[in-house]
This record gives sequence, structure tokens and C-alpha cells, in this order.
Amino acid sequence: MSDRIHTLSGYFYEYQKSVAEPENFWARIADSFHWKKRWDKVLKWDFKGPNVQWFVNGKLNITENIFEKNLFAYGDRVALIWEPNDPNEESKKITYKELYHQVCQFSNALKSKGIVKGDRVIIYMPMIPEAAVAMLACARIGAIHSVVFAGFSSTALADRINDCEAKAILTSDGNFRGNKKIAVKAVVDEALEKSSVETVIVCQRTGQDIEMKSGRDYWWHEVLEGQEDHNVAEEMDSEDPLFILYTSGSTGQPKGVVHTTAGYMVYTKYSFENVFQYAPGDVYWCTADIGWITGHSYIVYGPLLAGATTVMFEGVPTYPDAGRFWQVVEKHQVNQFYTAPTAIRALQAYGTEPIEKYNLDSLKVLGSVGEPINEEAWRWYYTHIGQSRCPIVDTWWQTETGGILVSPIAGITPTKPAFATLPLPGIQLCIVDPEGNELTGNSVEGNLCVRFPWPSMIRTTWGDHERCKQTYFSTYKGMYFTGDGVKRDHDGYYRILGRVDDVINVSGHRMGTAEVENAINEHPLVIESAVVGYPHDIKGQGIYAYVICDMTHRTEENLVNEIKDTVSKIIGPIAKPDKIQIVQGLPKTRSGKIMRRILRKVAEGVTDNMGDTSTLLDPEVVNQIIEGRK
Ligand code: 6R9
Repeated sequence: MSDRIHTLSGYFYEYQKSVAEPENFWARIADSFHWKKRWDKVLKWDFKGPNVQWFVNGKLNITENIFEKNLFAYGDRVALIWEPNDPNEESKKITYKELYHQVCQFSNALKSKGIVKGDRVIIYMPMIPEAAVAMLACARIGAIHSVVFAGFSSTALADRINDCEAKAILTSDGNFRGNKKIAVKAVVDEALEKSSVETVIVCQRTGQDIEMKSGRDYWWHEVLEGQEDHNVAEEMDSEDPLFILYTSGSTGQPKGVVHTTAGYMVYTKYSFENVFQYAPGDVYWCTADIGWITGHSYIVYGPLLAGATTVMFEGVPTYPDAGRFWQVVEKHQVNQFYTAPTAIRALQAYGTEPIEKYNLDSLKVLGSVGEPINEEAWRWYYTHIGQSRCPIVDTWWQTETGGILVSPIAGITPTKPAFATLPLPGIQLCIVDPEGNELTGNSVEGNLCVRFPWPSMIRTTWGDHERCKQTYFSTYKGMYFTGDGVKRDHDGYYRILGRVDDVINVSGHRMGTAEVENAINEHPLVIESAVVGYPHDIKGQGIYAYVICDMTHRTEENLVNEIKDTVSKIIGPIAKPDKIQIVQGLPKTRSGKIMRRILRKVAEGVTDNMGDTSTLLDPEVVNQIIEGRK
């Protein structure tokens, strides 16, 4: 635990060291891992290529660092607590030793199906322990996993299968979510009409009827038969790909972000332990889905590398009721709870009654990730969930960054609502203006870049290195561009303003859509809002707000006027939305992000050709929004 930051001055000390001598800094952290062969050089890099290599020529296997390295010390500790969708079904507790045997056995099964190092394997599975086993089994034999959220359409799945030329798919018969039983294998079958793989392995979850194609499809429990529960982990190079994760950009097809073995391993463990201040014996729960980078880094890899007990939840926040999260916190005595602002706001709408039934005294740290958290949600989370005693870590990062880059260290960095606060050691941030000039000092606002490599950064986009270069390393010379706008306040604290493509320029005044949304959300009857810019004859851009409200107490006209007044009061008349459309729902992706592209089109008056909507949770919302267009 020598890599742990314990005090604020300790944080500043480590940060300075990490900038002054990055190679020594990361070598010290990496030395606590198990290497089959130590690296020759800590770092080789240029951002022009880009070409970034960490722990050059090191040999290792990430699963050995989860299992073999630690089994003597804590093999009987619980690694994974699985909480099913239905609270009446029994939860499962799997120790490190048991998980090790399951991973070995399943990796042997994969080998028996001809899967070898370097092959791509798609994981399209619900939130069941076998999904984590599947990821780790791939890593064990050096197959590159690509987890696809088990709710994405068959088209989205087929695109990903084709893009990475997957050899196998690991899936389940179905999926329980709330009171629904969802087909999973049937979606795979549909996807495989537009793509192909050699092998499909199906885990039984719901017991629903599915078709099994002979010679291609196998049952999970059958492929395990006769497989040994131990093996020798494949020797991987530090820079061998560990996984591909597809993420959508502002344009075009989703891109396959590639993460490699050693750097990702070192950074996810380091950031997990420090940000959450995880202590042995704690129970940690991240509510993300494993189909999202948060699930990769902070349900599976980071926590397991740190010897943590990590909770995996199959269900949804509102089933059987809006108290479900808090019931699980009490049941498993959760110490660190990590979720997304969208979930917080959704639960906020139910008031505090669902919380009052449960004892949340076990909680020590709360986390937020995925989007800027508005001040109101932050305060609600802090007061009602954290009982005004748990620090909130507002963690800023991206699929491409692999791990958390900007966040408070829980209980150590003084927090400010809606601020991700300060960079973690090793993260050299830079704020630039649109021309690429660095904005130094405090009280500045611009585009967020990183000027120096960190171990878990994106290495390439699968099959298209040029795209990686264009998207991230070409906008500003010599820097990784995040695509986010940011403000560094008078204290040097960072506040993420949202994607820069979401910034609206009204009469020369730049405003973050998040900023306007925060203001709108201050109205007590507003549940959620999304703001986009649209072309405006006089102002350049006007502000169009889509708002979900409690409509029981007001007419639409009154509410619209009140919201305009609220925004006027909080930011100034300049930020007053030109148009406000009251909506039933917002077009969200499965990871909870609002698809602003669609909202912008509707605001511009475009009602056809919405582009790819396959990643939307509920595509019907789009039609409702078009119908109610202002
Ligand atoms: C981890 C994850 C990345 C984008 C990122 C930013 C937004 C994430 C945030 C945040 C403000 C935070 N974002 N965390 N914005 N505060 N704490 O979400 O990855 O799905 O790739 O999204 O999400 O805009 O650029 P990913």
C-alpha cells in the first residue's frame, strides 16, 4: 500500500514527483506488480504518430496480477458480490480463489474451441458473474475482448463484430432487467446474419427458448465439462492489446478504442486505490455496466487488481422500486458507491422517501462519473445519500483515457460541487484556446488537453490508426485533445463544462450547455433538461432547451416563463433559452448520455435523416420530440 496518498500535502508531493520524473514515478508504481520479465525502458513516446509505449518489452499477464500474485495472501477474500435483478433471488459471493478457478476453467474451454492469443472475442452478456469471468478468461489466454453492451441492437453488434473481425461471441440466452425478460441470444443470431464468427458460447441465465446452431453454438456449462481449473497464463507483452471498446464520436461509425496490457493494469489499480481510498475489507460498488469503460476499469480490472470486494448489480435503479440502490447498499454494507449523475437525477425525482427506509451508515465515499454533475444533483447526493459526511469524488475521464484523470482523492482533496477538482499524479493537463495557445494561470477557460502520456491512454483505434491520430492528436499539435471544455477557477480547480461541440456561442458569449442546464434545473419542478444551440439570425446561435418537468402544478405556458426567469436570474438574460420544449423523455444512450446530435437536428428544424440511432435506449422518444418541436 506504499503507493497510497494519505494527505493533501502527500498528493502535491506525489504530483510534483510524477511531473519532474515521470519514468521513475511510474517505475516505482509498476514495481509492485508481478512481471514475467521486467521492462527495458519505462516510456517511449511521440504524439505525432502517435506512438506511445509503456514498460517497453515487459512481459506479464494481467490475470496473474489479480490471482497468482495474491492467492496466498487473500485467496479466501470475496472478490465479487453479485446482486441479481430480482431482490428475491439469492446474491452470490465469489472468492478470489473461486474466481481464479472459474477463469482458468473457462479460459481452457476457450482454448479448446481454438481461440488463441490475439484473436478478438466479443462479449455480449448481461451483468452476471460469467461476464467478468469471460473478460478475465480472454485476458488469461491473450485473446482481445470487446464487450458490447447487451442491449445494443443487432445492427450495432454486427458492426462491431465486422470491424474487429471477431472469432467468437460469448453471450447468454436472455437478460433480466426490471420486470422484463430480454432476448440476448436472438439478437446475436440476428447480428450473425450480417456478420460471422466461428463460435458462439451461450451462458444460461433466463432459461428462455433459444435456437442453437449446431457446429457454431455451444452451451457455456457444456464447454466447461472436463476442463481443468488451472493453467499457466499466456505471456503477454506490455503493449499487447488487452481489449477494444467501441465508443461513439461526434461523427461516423463507433471507433474501437484499443487499450494495452501493462499501462492499463498499472493505472487502473493505482487510480482505483487512490481516488476511492479503498481499504482492505471494504465493499465497493460501481453501478455501471461492463459494456462501458467504467465497468471495465472500475468494476473488473481496477478493483480486482487491488484485491477489493467489488459488487456487480444486474438490475436497474427503480426496480422493484426507487429504493433498490439503497437496499443493496444496506444489504451488502457498501462502503464506496460509484454511479452516474443521470441515475442520481432520476432518483432525485422520487424524493427522499425511498431512501429513508434504509440504513446508509456503511457509506464512506460517493462517486460520480459520465457527465458533468450539476450542482443541485451534487448537493442532493451529498446530503441525502452521503448524509453530509461522505466526500463525493466527481471523476472525469473517458473511454480513451482508460482511467480517471481528474478527481478529488476521497476525503483528502477538499471538494467543490460540480468540480472534478485536480489531476491525479502523472496527468499533465493543459488548457488551450481554439488556436491552440496555452492558457496559463488560474481563472481561465478553454479546451482540455493532456501534454504528456499516462500509462492507460488510448494507443490506437482498431484497424485505423489514422483515425486515432486525426481525432485526438491533430487538433492541437503535440497534445492529446479530450474534446471537452474546461474551466480552471481561481483555486486552480478544474470544472468540466462538457463537450466543446456542446458549447453555444450566443452573441459572442460562450456558454456551456451544462451551465444553462444547471440553471434550468434549479427550477423546483424541473427534473432534467438538455440544451443545444441552433442557428439564430441575430445572435449567431440561439438556445433551445428540452425540459422534463413535473406538470401537475402549472400550465405549460407558466412553466416556460418561470424557467426563462430562473435562467435569467442565475446566469443572466443572455442565457435565457429562446425556445423551451417540454418533453416526456430525452434521447439517451444506454450509458446515460444525451444524444445531443439528435436534439440539435430537431432544434435546427431537421426532422428526417436522424443518422444512427441504434445506440439509443428508447428510439421512440425521438418521434415525440419531433412532434412537439417549437
Ligand atoms: C468515463 C466515461 C467521456 C465523456 C467525457 C466528458 C464526459 C465523463 C465526467 C464527464 C464531466 C465528469 N464525462 N465523466 N464530464 N464530469 N466527471 O464517461 O467515458 O463514456 O467515454 O465519456 O463523458 O464529456 O469526454 P465515456
